[in-house]
Order: sequence, then structure tokens, then C-alpha cells
Amino acid sequence: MNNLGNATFENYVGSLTGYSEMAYQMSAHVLTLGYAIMLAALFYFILTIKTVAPKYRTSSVLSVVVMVSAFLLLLVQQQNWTGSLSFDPGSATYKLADSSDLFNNGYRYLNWLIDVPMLLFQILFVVTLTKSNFSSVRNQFWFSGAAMILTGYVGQYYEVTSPVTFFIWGTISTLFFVHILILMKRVIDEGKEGAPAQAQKYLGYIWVLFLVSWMLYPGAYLMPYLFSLSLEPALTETAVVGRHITYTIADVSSKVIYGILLTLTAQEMSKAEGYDYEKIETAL
Ligand code: RET
Repeated sequence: MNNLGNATFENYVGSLTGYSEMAYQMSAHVLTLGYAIMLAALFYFILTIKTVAPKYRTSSVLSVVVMVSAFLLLLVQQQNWTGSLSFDPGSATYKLADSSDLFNNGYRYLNWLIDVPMLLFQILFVVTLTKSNFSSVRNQFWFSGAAMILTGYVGQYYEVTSPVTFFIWGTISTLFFVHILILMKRVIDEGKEGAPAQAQKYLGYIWVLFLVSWMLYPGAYLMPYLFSLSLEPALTETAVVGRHITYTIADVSSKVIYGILLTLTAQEMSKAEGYDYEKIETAL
């Protein structure tokens, strides 16, 4: 086997066994689906901006920022996948290409560095905090968000060569994650107070969606170990495809579905305040 150093496990599989047609194409397709959805959803957030009262529109603007950055970085991530592998007719598999970049999930991490603070701020423009201080929550959100991602970014380089280092960085990252979860629960609980019934219902959905979709990211980080259940990473194409699919489901849920639910919540709140987009023809 080639010496791949701190390359991620996708490269080790590409070098050892190579990828079957199905594993390679499914990965390429699911990565493509990811950025296509971001571009489509970009139009949703632009076109619905006037369906909410002006004070809620920053939430839609932040969704637009998230869509543009995710579209671009996920596009590059997809090209990184196809560029790092090439078809080997001898074995009928896709092997690590000789003279190109290795594959790395780093583009995703850079995307999160932009999107995580944006997604966390976004809800603060929809709900009204009853007890907590807006700027304190905002600062804690971006600090823990950035720390969670940067520590995970360092950790992912060790997923094959040093499981212990990988798990230590992963654990530090998880501490920041827990802090974010506690803060978000508080924001949503406070936001429900005094909100119209339907908006309260949406906020309940947002909490469940947030919890489940954000948990998928550490799941994908751990993917090589989830398939081996030991301290040796599983160097199998199933785990690699599993990671691409998990990331795509997580991205669509945490960015797109979350943004849509926030738009629906803001529409309900706008209506309760006398701004009903279904009745104001001229506003649209
Ligand atoms: C890492 C490292 C391992 C431990 C934990 C992680 C959490 C990542 C999360 C990422 C969320 C990203 C989002 C992106 C949307 O654009 C960094 C994988 C806990 C929660 C929501």
C-alpha cells in the first residue's frame, strides 16, 4: 500500500480495494444532489422573503448566505471526490488517481465554519428572548460553534493514523456541541412563550429537527469506527458511502428544512402582528 500519511479513510479505501461502480457513482450522485438542493432552496428563501414582516427578514437573508456558501463548497467537495479517483480497467474499480489531490472532507468543515454561526444566529431573529440577553447568547453561539468545528477539523486528520488523537479532539469538540445544545434549548423554550399556537408548534418541530440533524455530523465523523466497532477504522466502501449519505441528509435538514420551518414560524408571527402576506397584495 502507498504511504498515505494522515489522509482520511476514503483515500485508504481508494488505495487498498478501490471503489465498485455502484459505490463510486452513488457517492458522486449524492454529493451532486447536495449542492443542487442548496441552489434550488436559495430561490425559495429569496422568493419568500416578503411573506414575513420586515423584522423577521434577516432570518431569510441568513438562509441565503448559508445556501450560497453551501452550494459553492459542496460543489468543490463533489469535484474533489471525482478528481481524487480514476477508473482502473484492470480491477474494474475506481482507484486513487496518481497525480491529483487526495480526498478530504475539509471543504465541509470550512462550510460549517460559515454556516454554523449563521444557522445559530438565524433563530435569534425570529424568536423573542424573554430572559436571556441577545448579545450574550449570540457571542456564546459563535464562539462554541467555531471551537466545535475547528477542533473537529484537526481531529479528522487522525481518523486512520491515530484513533486516540482522533477521539481526544472529537471529545473536546463534543463539549462545545453540548454547550450549543443547551443554549438552543433555552432559546427555543423562551421563544415559545407568548408566540401564537401554530408558531409554538413549529418551534417544537425545530428543536427535534435541530437535535437529530446536528447529531448526524458527529455520527459521520465516527463513521469509520461505527462500521468496525473497535479501535481499528473500517476501511470499507460501505462506510465511505454511508458517510457521504449521512452528510447530505444532515446538510439538507439542518440548513434547508430548518430554514423553511423558521420561515413558516415567522409567517405565523407576522400574521399575529397584523402582517398577513396572503392579504397584502401590494407587499409582494
Ligand atoms: C464534529 C467533530 C466530532 C464531534 C462533534 C462534531 C460536530 C459537528 C456538528 C456540525 C454541524 C454542522 C452544521 C452544518 C450546517 O451547515 C465537528 C463533527 C460534536 C454538530 C449544522
